[in-house]
Amino acid sequence: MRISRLHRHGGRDPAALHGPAALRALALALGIVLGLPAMAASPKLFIGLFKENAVGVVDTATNQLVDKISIPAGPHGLAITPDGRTLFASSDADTKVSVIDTATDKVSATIEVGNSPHGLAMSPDGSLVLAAIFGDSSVAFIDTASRSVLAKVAVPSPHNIAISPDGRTAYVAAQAKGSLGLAILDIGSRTRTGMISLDKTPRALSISPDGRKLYYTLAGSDSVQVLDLAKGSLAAELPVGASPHHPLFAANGKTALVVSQGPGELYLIDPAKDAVTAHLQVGKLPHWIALSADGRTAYVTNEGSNDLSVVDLGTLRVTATIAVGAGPRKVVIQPMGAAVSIKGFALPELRIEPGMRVTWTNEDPVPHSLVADDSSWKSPELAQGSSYSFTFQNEGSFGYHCILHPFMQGKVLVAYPG
Ligand SMILES: [Cu+2]
Repeated sequence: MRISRLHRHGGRDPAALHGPAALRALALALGIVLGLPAMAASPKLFIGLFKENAVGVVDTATNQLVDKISIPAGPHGLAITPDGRTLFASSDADTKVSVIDTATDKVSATIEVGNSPHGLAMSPDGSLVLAAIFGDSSVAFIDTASRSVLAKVAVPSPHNIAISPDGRTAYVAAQAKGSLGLAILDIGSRTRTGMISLDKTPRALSISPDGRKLYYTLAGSDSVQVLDLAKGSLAAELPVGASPHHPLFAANGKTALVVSQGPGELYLIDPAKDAVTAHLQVGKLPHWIALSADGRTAYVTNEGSNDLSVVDLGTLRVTATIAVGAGPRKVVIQPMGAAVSIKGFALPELRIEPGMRVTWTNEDPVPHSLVADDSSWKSPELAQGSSYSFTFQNEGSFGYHCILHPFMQGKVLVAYPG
């Protein structure tokens, strides 16, 4: 077994990892070769501070606000690439989406998208950001590589957006009077294919990881609406506290959350039963939720108390309240991952935590094609320089090998730390 290169995405000092000796030392320090627990994840949180025209940065290892990044007026939508390296932030009192390099927390580019961009959504493969251009009644398709707008599709006063896990369909909350509803966009053809009309204003929405249902909230309704996506019809309404806002499914699909702004509470939902299982107090006017990759910790922005509640979903306790600045609204958590080079016809054994994404890049001059021993995932044929990623949600030991060179065998050990 040989480890030629391995580093963490989202670590705080990637520049320190250059040089083969340093990389080998790092691999050893991470316990990859020794088989010790390694790669404890400490992603950053990015928070839109609406009244400060900035994005706040919180280090989840210390629960400290570590930076504020100035962006144009009205920080609104946030979307982060699956590799955790690039954040997109819209400004609704402006015409811009700011592109932020998460290694430096600096704005690296600005994209002109149109009047008053609201919510943003990232495609699962990280190639596209959809931006709800509220003021122009369109949804912009932004190419994340070229940072350019590829197309615009008409949607009346679009606000928030959710993309299906297969990356094919977007649902957009349309807030124009007289045409309230959920617009359905086909992402491949960049066309609007339908509209589910509503009698109230849709607010925020989230799709279950199995792609079967969509939870959304409405202004003037104290329930979470459950849409059956196969039937396109309402399947249930879950009563929660007054003025529910952001619903969010955990990555494993076993839990969902929603905040209610009136009572300042976070609700836990069992998606299998579409039933509330617990609720607890957070701060004033809770707005948005981010979940740790392992699904154990929720981070809730409280717009009315200018802070962030850190919630242990196991004990149902707020373990920290972090002052983050004026008007915290949306929040995203940085995805964490491990990057692995395939070199010299060797595949490593590596240890990660649930929810982490592994990206393999082939550096050999011949193609490799990776497949799970249990066939649960499979890469395309990877030419030299090509990459493949897979996110491991569950604990366990997962063997994999190369189809073209069966002697190439590797293993991913997924376990919670400690
Ligand atoms: Cu191979």
